Amino acid sequence: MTDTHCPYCSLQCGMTLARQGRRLEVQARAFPVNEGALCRKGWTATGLRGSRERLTTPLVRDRATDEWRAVGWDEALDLVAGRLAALRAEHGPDANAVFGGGGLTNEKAYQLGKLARVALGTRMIDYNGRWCMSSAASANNQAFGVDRGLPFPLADVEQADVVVLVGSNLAETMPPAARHLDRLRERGGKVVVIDPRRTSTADRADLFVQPVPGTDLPLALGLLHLVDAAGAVDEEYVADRTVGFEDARQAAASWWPERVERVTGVSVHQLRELAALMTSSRRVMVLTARGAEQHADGTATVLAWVNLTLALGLPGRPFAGYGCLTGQGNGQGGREHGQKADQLPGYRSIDDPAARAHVAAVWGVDADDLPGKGLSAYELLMALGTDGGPRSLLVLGSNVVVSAPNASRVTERLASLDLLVVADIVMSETAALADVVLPVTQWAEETGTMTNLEGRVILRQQAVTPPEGVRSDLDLITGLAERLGAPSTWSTDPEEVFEELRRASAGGKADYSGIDYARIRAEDGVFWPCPATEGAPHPGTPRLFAHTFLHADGLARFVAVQHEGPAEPVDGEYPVHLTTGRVLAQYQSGAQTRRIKDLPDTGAFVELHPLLALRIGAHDGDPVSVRTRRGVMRAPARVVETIRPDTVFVPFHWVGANRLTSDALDPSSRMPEFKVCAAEVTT
Ligand SMILES: Nc1nc2c(c(=O)[nH]1)N[C@H]1C(S)=C(S)[C@@H](COP(=O)(O)OP(=O)(O)OC[C@H]3O[C@@H](n4cnc5c(=O)[nH]c(N)nc54)[C@H](O)[C@@H]3O)O[C@H]1N2
Ligand SMILES: Nc1nc2c(c(=O)[nH]1)N[C@H]1C(S)=C(S)[C@@H](COP(=O)(O)OP(=O)(O)OC[C@H]3O[C@@H](n4cnc5c(=O)[nH]c(N)nc54)[C@H](O)[C@@H]3O)O[C@H]1N2
Ligand code: SF4
Ligand SMILES: [Mo]
Repeated sequence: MTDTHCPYCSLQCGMTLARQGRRLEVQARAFPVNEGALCRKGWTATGLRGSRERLTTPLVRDRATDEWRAVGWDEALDLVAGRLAALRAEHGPDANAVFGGGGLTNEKAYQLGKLARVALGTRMIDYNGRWCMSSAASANNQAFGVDRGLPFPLADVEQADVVVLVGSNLAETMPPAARHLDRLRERGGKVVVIDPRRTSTADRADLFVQPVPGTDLPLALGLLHLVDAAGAVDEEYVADRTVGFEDARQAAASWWPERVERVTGVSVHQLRELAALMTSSRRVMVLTARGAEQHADGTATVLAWVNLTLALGLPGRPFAGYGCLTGQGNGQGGREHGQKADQLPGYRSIDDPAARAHVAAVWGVDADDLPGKGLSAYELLMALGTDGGPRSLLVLGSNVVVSAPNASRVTERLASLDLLVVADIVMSETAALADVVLPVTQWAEETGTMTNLEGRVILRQQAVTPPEGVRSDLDLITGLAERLGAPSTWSTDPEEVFEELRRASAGGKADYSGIDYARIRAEDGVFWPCPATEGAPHPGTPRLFAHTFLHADGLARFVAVQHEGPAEPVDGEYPVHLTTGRVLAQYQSGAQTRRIKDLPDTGAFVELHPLLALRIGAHDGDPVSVRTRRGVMRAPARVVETIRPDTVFVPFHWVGANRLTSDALDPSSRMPEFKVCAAEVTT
């Protein structure tokens, strides 16, 4: 019996793994985040173990015949390291690029960043977190001076009086979290859900608001306008704890309710009802997720909602404030320790000379030898194989062929590389295009820390031995670093890597230096920041902002934002809004969950309203085509009354949705606009 955590989403639900003969069984475990509950994906998570779908030997593809050849690890690593070194010698260090993932443990993310900067000397590293919560991260940094998704434990939700979910379908995307909404309502609290679709989360709402996709920003401006007009701004809090309110107030001044209704489709009546709810109590929480964030103005949208919470004096108050519901298992930790293009461990900036000096000293290298900032995920993928762009890519923990925006272009770029290396547990769509595939261990077969959506650092413990032929990502990284003759030390032991990470993070914003494996085991996880101390250990920081924000002056920032609208508005040719997202039983690109036989695999579908179906002559279950400026896909229609008549929804777990999506990027976070583009739907 081993206590560990689920391999999937950012809740990182606690579970116990027990061996039953050759089977590995998932059992409930009383962990504070999930209190023994798991979703369907968690209960079936061991389904890949022993499956024929598991990769168990390194594979090399012959490009001429397209045939795979099984090779030993030494041969595979020699080949990869040799070609990386040759590309570097011929084209310079930025010829090699690295792509990571928010599902990787902290130790792997840390070591991958170090591999890029120290062993390859490349600035070309980024990761799939750009697809995920990067706009909320950027807004949090600007407003509060720190990016921790939730600045309070998740269970605080049930002590609030009003919770506003902006673009979150948590009943499907983090089901055990929905119990907090239920308990809040049992106490008489109110839940507001803002989503163009009436989801199963919206079924729990006291107020359901159904805006046009891409209009959460003017909605927030309209609310600030009403709050201000009602004299409900917390002037004392604004004066004592913030700067910049006047500009934010000005930006909202022209958003009178009728104008908001015209742009968002939300009635004046509902808008007033929502404003009244938000001013009815001091315990109001606004939580955003991908619905609000995955837009070309995602950062501005989050800032608009943060402005509203600041005007109401909420952040820092108990059971109130703003939070982002991070998505991937290590979405939070994965953005702190250096696999991001502009970042060094401890959430340090790679442009900051003091940060470079600190990390270089931990690594035992010269700070001048560390490369600078590289390209963001989509820009990096688009640069592959271009003149002067990277000629190789090493992918750990992402399936970009399915999950990147404008995926057909991304696939073309991958095909133009001299060398594509993918480490994965299964033959994902991206691995299938690789020159070399490296089979790695999965969660139950290794140990490592993850940082969940609350900023709680937890420990996944190894429960079983990996299949023969499979190695951990840390082994792989060390194997490459050694072959490349890299300076510094490269441990394959997760706890040793974590000890180094602690030192590298010390003094940074995400300070882990006071956390160790023993403490995590003893305390059900430790919340960062948790600096090392002389004497009594630092308790960790479950709640931030009670007394101060993390800008140097301790004040939060209002950042005035304007509404510009989606990068690709609907028009006569493409008259329908296309939005994308998730279903309960599948995870992300589906690489893992589509291969688990106990999970239903429906294939892609197109959700549309009966009025739209009638207009185009579509019938439930029959195929329809969705076309955008980038591509077309065909899938069965699901005719439902729960979606806006001007909008269609396609889940992205199967190849197709991302052939359609827009590659417009948010100017500050570089987040692609997954959640809205213009489409035409036909039978
Ligand atoms: N089952 C399952 N759970 C998951 C995942 C998974 O793949 N499957 N992935 C995990 C990850 S990495 C993430 S990031 C999270 C994501 O968690 P969520 O953000 O909850 O998931 P999504 O389905 O992407 O989007 C949420 C909702 O946004 C709505 N939406 C679309 N456009 C807009 C808009 O313009 N405004 C508003 N207000 N809403 C809009 C969609 O209709 C959808 O219901 O889930 C995590 N959990
Ligand atoms: N249209 C549309 N597209 C989207 C989104 C959307 O809402 N709409 N959401 C975006 C979001 S929020 C996200 S987070 C991304 C996610 O999309 P991806 O980045 O593709 O995420 P996964 O499908 O989780 O891919 C993880 C891959 O790594 C493998 N893997 C799992 N664990 C490990 C490990 O420990 N090591 C290694 N080496 N490999 C491992 C898995 O088998 C899988 O192939 O998709 C984005 N794409
Ligand atoms: S909610 Fe997330 S962490 Fe919990 S069991 Fe489901 S997928 Fe796993
Ligand atoms: Mo995500």
